[in-house]
Amino acid sequence: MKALTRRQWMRGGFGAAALGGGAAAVRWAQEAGLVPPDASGLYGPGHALTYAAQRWLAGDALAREFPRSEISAKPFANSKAPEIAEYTQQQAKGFADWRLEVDGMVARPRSFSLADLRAMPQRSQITALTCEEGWNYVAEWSGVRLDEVLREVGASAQAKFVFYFSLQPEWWDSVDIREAQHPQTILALGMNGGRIPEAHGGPLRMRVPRQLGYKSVKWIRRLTVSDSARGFGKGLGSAAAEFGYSWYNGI
Ligand SMILES: Nc1nc2c(c(=O)[nH]1)N[C@H]1C(S)=C(S)[C@@H](COP(=O)(O)O)O[C@H]1N2
Ligand SMILES: [Mo]
Repeated sequence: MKALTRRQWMRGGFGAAALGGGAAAVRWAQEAGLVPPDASGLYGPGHALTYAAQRWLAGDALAREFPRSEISAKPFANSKAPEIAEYTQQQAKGFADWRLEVDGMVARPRSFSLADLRAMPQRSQITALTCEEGWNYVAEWSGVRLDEVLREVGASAQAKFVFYFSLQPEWWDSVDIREAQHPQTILALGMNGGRIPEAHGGPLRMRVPRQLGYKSVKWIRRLTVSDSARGFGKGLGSAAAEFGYSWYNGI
């Protein structure tokens, strides 16, 4: 993500805005009840149009799943494990104390250990991770459906977003409730049959295979269920959106 200039990114967003006729696109999205948190501002019409159109057309379609023979031999990690004291300490303990805190609009806020998550029903899927920079790899991911965790804590029927936070303070994002409940949206604990390598987000990462790689935030520590994107950073739904990347990025 670092290497993508704002200009490169703009080609996508600006094109969509021109195509949608700006304000008209936002109006249509509003009528369809499909307005992303980053719909305001210069690139907002493009974001709103993309989000509404994709939700409209693709609905709850599944991301492509691949045969085992297509798993990439050398998956590329876009970053190293975080050089943060807390991470190094956790690493030294084999992540035995890693917790996932779940709060917000839930009946039973709680903290899950990795063992708690492993004891829940598991799902495995072989999907592509596609970076906005143009590279991708195919890997098998296993873990617990985000929806399963939401049911466990009793997420409110009014919930509209699930926010997720990395140990890296600058990395947080959110998905709408439909994406959160989608069967392929998982909190991954395993990759290619083993634990997730540290550079790929171990011990816990979000996998949102229907969207670009940057939604699949690594080193997840906390989830917050909310009915609004307000109150999280600038209210655009993600740290990425604050850097100019669209909050919704269906592929
Ligand atoms: N915490 C955190 N999550 C992150 C990133 C990061 O730098 N930090 N990079 C994102 C981007 S831009 C991509 S493309 C994918 C890359 O996943 P990989 O390292 O498994 O290739 O992770 C995403 N999640
Ligand atoms: Mo990326």
